[in-house]
Amino acid sequence: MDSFAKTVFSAIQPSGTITIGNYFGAIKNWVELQNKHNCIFALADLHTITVMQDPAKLKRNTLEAYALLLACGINVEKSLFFIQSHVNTHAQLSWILDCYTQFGELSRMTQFKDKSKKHVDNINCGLFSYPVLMVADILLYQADMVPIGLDQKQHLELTRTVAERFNFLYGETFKVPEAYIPKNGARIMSLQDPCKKMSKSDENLNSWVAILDSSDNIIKKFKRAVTDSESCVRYDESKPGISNLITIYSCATGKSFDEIEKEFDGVGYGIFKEAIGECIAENLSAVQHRFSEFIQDKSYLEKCYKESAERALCLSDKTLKNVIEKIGFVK
Ligand code: ATP
Ligand code: LTN
Repeated sequence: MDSFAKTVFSAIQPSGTITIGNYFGAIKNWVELQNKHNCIFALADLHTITVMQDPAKLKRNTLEAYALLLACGINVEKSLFFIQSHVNTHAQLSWILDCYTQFGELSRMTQFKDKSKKHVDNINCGLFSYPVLMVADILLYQADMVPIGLDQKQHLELTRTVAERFNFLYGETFKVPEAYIPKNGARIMSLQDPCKKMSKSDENLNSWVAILDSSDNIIKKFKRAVTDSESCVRYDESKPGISNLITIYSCATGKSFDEIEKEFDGVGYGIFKEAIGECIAENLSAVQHRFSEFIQDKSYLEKCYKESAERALCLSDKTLKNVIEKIGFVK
């Protein structure tokens, strides 16, 4: 690690099967950042229960997400990678920071507005204060950089506001972090409604492509992707369907939009959709193979997440103790 090494923190919810949106928007960057920086990653299961979960499914999703992230290239020799509920400091700091976050600030969060429309029968307090838990996740580790997709940008701005507010009141306590958002792939859209982001909890199974989908399924989902009635493969913001497919193909191959337009010049959408399906299926097959090995080795997974949690607790406890001291709690 050189002297330019920064502290990186990010997390993902084990709320379902991880999609190519999560991969291109966030996980791909996590894997790359590990080589240069001190990285800390978590499965944000405390966040996941803001939406009603089936307990057995949550447990399965958490272990699968852990194995899948290892298969994607998260390396526990280089990075910490733990399960959020194993490290008590997150919930503790979150409560404290709730008292330094305004009701009005949380009311403006678009993810809260979206999710409360989607889950009208369970608009619980956790769903409302969820961004503060994310603030705590990040500030506990004094993170410099937070690799996220575009949908999390507003939560990162809140993190900066709360950190600055606390620092102003009590003196330098938290590092004020920067968002790290990819230029390409920051917002992969649903294959069925390209005006909506691709989301692993979308009930329409054709709207997302999971990293673990079978090749046949991946190819089928891309063939069915909603596009406009024209058929020229050209990036155009007024044509979100085809533009989303071009973005996905660009993320998977590293080719620029220009190169892709030339490659598919004169061919219709059908051939392009088939090419993306095959390309993504091929890209993912190595990850799927590694996943099938990791998921069978439960004791290895347990060793990895326990060791990481112990180290994460040590690191985060320093920040929590400092906060406790500053606000005047008796030790
Ligand atoms: P949920 O549907 O449960 O809300 P999600 O699929 O939106 O989940 P998260 O666990 O909330 O995924 O997000 C994990 C990371 O993936 C975050 O950094 C988020 O910004 C990123 N991400 C999620 N969806 C996309 C997307 N469609 N395009 C790019 N990045 C995304
Ligand atoms: N809120 C995020 C997941 C998440 C996160 C974090 C991301 C929880 N804690 C800290 C970055 C940093 C989400 O739902 N996508």
